[in-house]
Amino acid sequence: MQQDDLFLVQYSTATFAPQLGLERDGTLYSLIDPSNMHNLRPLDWLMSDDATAPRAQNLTATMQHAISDSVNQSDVTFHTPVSNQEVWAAGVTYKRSEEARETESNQSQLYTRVYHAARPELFFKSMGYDVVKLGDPVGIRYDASWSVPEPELVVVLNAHMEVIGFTIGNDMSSRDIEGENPLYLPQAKVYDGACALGPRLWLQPGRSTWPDLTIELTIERAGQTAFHNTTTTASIHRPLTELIDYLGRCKRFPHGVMLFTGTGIVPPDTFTLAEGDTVRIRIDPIGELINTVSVVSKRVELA
Ligand code: DO4
Ligand code: MG
Repeated sequence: MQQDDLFLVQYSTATFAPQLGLERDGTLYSLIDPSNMHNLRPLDWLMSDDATAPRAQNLTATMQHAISDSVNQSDVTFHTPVSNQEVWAAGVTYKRSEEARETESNQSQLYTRVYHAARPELFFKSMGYDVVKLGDPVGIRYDASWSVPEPELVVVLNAHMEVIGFTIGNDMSSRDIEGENPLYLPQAKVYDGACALGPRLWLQPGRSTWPDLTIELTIERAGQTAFHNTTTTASIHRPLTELIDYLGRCKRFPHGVMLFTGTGIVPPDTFTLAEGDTVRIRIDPIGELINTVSVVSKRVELA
């Protein structure tokens, strides 16, 4: 961690509802909340195109000025650094993902085509209110037989499609469902507990290139490491600006948007997650996103 790294968090205490805080040099500070005047939640305001909200180039100064008291972290619950934003995802941005998709789809050429195409694969992943936070369970579908986590760097964009910063994401996926037919992708990737984000947002306002980061995935089962691997952002096949350009071309995001940037780590084809597994995703300097796995059962029984 660099001395001047700043992290935005959403936290609550026994006496205070979730609010924005800023972490600097390991200390958490509460922030004076100028958004109160605008009837928006603080993070929604910060990322909005409201005339009073800071643009990327002024964000660091705005945050530094808003710093108030330090907060005792032992009394704090950390929430996801997402509020009313939509969460989207890019797919097949790493060679490893292209290879895995081809295998699971019985050698469909679709994934090779999209890997090399000018237009990236972008899909809707979650509403902000459905995102799972650090420590809460992520889901595997009861009707899937081949489930994996996808550890991904997530870029956080404001309503102007300017980079605010980055966080860690887990794009939980059912490989058998998407593998059977690529049109089943929304069912393979959008269900309860399928999207985890956090624990904090690393401020990198105005950035236009990939930060040089290592992404590490560890899956633990019954106290043992069942799978471990690393990748780096240097293996991403597309420029950051290209993903942002396509996402914002014909769609507005009034409260900003979070974009998963693809997975470069896929466990072996014999591996599937099971109830009780622990998924750890580490990306320094952001930290570690840790969740246990829980089976999502059928929600509705039709008569
Ligand atoms: O087409 C499948 C999506 C793949 C994906 O989510 C990824 O590469 O991360
Ligand atoms: Mg993914």
